[in-house]
Amino acid sequence: MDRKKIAVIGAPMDLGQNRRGVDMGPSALRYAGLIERLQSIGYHVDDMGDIPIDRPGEVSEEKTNLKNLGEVIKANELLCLHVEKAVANGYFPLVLGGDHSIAIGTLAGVAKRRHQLGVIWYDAHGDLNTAETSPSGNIHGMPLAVSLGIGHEKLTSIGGFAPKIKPENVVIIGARSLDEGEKAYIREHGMKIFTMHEVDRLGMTRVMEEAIAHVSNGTDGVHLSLDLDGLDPNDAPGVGTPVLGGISYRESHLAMEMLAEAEIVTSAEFVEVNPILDERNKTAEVAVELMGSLFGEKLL
Ligand code: 6HN
Ligand code: MN
Ligand code: MN
Ligand code: MN
Repeated sequence: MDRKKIAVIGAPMDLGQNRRGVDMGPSALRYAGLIERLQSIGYHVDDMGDIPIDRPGEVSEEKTNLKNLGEVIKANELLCLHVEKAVANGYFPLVLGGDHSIAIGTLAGVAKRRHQLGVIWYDAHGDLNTAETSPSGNIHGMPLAVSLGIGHEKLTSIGGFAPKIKPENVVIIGARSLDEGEKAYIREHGMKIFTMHEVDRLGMTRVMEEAIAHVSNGTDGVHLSLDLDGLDPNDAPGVGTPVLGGISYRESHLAMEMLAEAEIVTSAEFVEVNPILDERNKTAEVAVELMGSLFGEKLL
């Protein structure tokens, strides 16, 4: 891969959860100067614009407790195509959410080209629910499960194959709100996870050293799925499902800087930025700062 070419793909999805406004995430990130920022670091950036998202009820749907299932499937199939094409053309795909349900399409597209993909899931949540374990029916709480091949067949088969990733190639960082079914899955598969307890106890330096070693062992690429609610709501207030006691802005910078240094990340998405719930676009600005560090910006 040419590490100097980035394809920015907007996914203004708000149907994977209940709070309107997260569809404006891609605009908020561009408004915060994302494209210029990446260019100033020295990248060739192709902004592919946003994929179209249907309005709820437009796509015919079967009876299920998964909200907006038809619309979420359609958008993710399309996102999968765009992401795969970006990877095939030698670009680093950078997907802008939208709610976290779009990770289903991003991972499908990347996994078409990388069959041993490592994944860093930076999030307050596990996003490991299925229709059976979900407390909400919101698909943004399911993308990691779906990518691992568990959940509704129409979601797991997006892109035409399943699973996209293996549990041993995943690491979750920042978790502090896990549902019972998610905890059971993590224990059963011995999945690597650094909850906030480990972040506090070990410190972010050691967490990232171990996380980097874990996802780069035997993999052919690493995807970073960064949910802004992984950060503390004081630092990233513009998210739909905030949880107290999160990763700080500084710790997150360090995490991104260590990823840049390790040169392992081959695709990324930044999700759940909701400018309606934000304080003067602060969360989008934080996200763009973190992307700067992820792509190698240095203080000196
Ligand atoms: N996210 N575990 C909760 C649910 O409804 O499944 C919250 C999920 C939040 C998902 O923030 O991407
Ligand atoms: Mn170009
Ligand atoms: Mn989350
Ligand atoms: Mn999430």
